[in-house]
Amino acid sequence: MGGSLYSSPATPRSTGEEISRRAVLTSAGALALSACGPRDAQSQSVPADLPPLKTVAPFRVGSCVQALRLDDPALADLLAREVSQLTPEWEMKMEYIVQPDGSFRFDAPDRIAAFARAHGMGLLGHTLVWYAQAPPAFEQLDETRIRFADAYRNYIHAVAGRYRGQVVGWDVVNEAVAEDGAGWRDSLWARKLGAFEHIALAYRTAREADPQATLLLNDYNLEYMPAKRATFLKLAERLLASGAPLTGLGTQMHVAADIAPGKITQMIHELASLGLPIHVSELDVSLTRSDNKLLSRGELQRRQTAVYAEAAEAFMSLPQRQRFAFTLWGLRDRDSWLKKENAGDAPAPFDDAGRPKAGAAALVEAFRT
Ligand code: 9MR
Repeated sequence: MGGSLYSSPATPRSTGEEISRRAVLTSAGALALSACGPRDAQSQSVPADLPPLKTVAPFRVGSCVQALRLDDPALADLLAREVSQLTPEWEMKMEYIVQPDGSFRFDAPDRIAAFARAHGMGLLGHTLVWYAQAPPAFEQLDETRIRFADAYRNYIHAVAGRYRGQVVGWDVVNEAVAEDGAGWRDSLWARKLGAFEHIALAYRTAREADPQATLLLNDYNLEYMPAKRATFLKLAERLLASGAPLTGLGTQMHVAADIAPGKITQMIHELASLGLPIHVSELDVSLTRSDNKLLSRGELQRRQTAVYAEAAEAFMSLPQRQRFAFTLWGLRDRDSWLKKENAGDAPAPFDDAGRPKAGAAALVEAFRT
């Protein structure tokens, strides 16, 4: 079994050792892509012999994945071909791991970890603490049996310890900054353990459980909202000043195709000013979330390509030591979480059939220069 909120691992690190033994901007117009004959409805062409993303990038290129989707051989093949890092899309979160009685299950995240290992890919742990997920087992904790802080630490030890030596990094605290950028999120964790204290405690505990992993602070809308970005950076600085082992910054980048050119570049450079490694952690470029409803589908697709290009070029402009990884929140359109919101969206760099779109070609172009 995988332990529970009520039981700390025998030694913080043993579980992980066991498991590892056992288990297994340019604008789109500047892309100068060569034509390769008719393709899908896209107006932009893609070279027929486009090399895999991971073979051209001088850093890890990642994708999220759900365990059950690994049953789809076409997706498994595409992941194996294109990426060198995997992020579990949701099964390494509390919502999956923590059971109503406080026990833990790890079957699905173990499966993703095994797939990553079998294909020589990095694994990105996502995520230990998230304001959006406070499982009933934590809310109803019997504090006569265990203090809340001990259960919180047990959880982090169990999960980060299990994947010790397997993950390249952890999104330790996800989305810590308030929606409007004014301060930090309210959450069960903040109420029980303190708004800043629960964050610092998560980093210290993750470091106890895994001495090697890059410990990231991950958030979204950092390109759209300078105020949120400033608060994010202040939080990072405060963590560092307090001695908390924060060793990387993640910027999700769930952006829309009509985002103003330059915003992404500015955000990446501001984040990099702290000197920490940067993870583009969840990139997708929505067509249907665009504010500008007058743009044609073709124009949105063209802008989408330009956004992928800007993101990749901005990341490439960082010093090598600050390029942690570049992760796409899904390779194929059909697998994207955004499809649930709007079935007409097509935010990924590969189409439903796994064929590269112009966005994939833009990534390749930027990564290999
Ligand atoms: O894409 C993920 C979706 O499948 C899950 O249902 C959801 C809740 O676990 O999380 C989505 O991923 C989110 C990520 O974990 C954090 N940043 C925002 C992502 C999109 O909502």
